[in-house]
Amino acid sequence: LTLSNELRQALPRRELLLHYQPQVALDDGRLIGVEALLRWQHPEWGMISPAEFIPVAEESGLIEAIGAWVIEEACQQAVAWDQLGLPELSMSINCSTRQFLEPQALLDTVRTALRRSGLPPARLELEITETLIVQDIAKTQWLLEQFRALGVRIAIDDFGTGYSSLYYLKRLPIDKLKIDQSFVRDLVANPDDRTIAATVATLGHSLGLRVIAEGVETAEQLQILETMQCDEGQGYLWSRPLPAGQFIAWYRGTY
Ligand code: G
Ligand code: G
Ligand code: MN
Ligand code: NA
Repeated sequence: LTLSNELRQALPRRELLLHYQPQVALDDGRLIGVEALLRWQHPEWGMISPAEFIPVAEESGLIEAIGAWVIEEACQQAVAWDQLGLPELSMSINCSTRQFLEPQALLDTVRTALRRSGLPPARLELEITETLIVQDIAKTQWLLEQFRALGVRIAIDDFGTGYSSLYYLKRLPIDKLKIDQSFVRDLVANPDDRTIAATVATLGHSLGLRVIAEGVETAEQLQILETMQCDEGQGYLWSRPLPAGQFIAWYRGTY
């Protein structure tokens, strides 16, 4: 049993699922969105992390089908929650480098998922990394402009851990920066991390972008992020990524 052979079967066997992690506005604590995080529940191997199988999916050419499933499923889930009376949540989806190498296919996938689900485009947010951006900036720019025209939002994931360039921040149509959790982890003890987080928040705001902190685990971290006027937070302080059913239960128990 090789990982790629098993992964090929994962979609038809319905072994893939999404977990959802809340994203919260820091000014009043309301729930404003979720990030969809892919999981693979293998019948023998148990739960496998996307960190393990996304690289395999990219190498074996399975990423397009898996990525398309993620986008479709996440859009459907967002609309299903509307119908259950939740606030209108934004849905953030992680994009892999390989998906961006086939821009027309990705664009078609997104358009189709929006049309089938009826999710308003402005509630869909694609998370991309700096590594992805720099691999082909002209191609990335073209694709991001198509998404902007469609009304879909773009967030830079793990901001500050890759090839951060002020050039692309100016040139590309981006909506949000996600302060990487490596800077949030030691926010209380490490003044350098505080400086970096505060600088990212100021930079983002100066460029008219929203800023979200990832990996927020403690009230002390939250308090520091509030002093930086960080707009949103995501992390275990509010909730771990949860299956859809548990997410609803968490929402009803919290709000
Ligand atoms: O939630 P977790 O720690 O397991 O996520 C591990 C990594 O997998 C993170 O870097 C996350 O961005 C990535 N990831 C999660 N879901 C997806 C997905 O649907 N597509 C891609 N390409 N990456 C994902
Ligand atoms: O690369 P990306 O930012 O998409 O991946 C986010 C990863 O961080 C996921 O694997 C998710 O499960 C994990 N995560 C989310 N919240 C927290 C947190 O508060 N603390 C830690 N350590 N990890 C978190
Ligand atoms: Mn992410
Ligand atoms: Na991240």
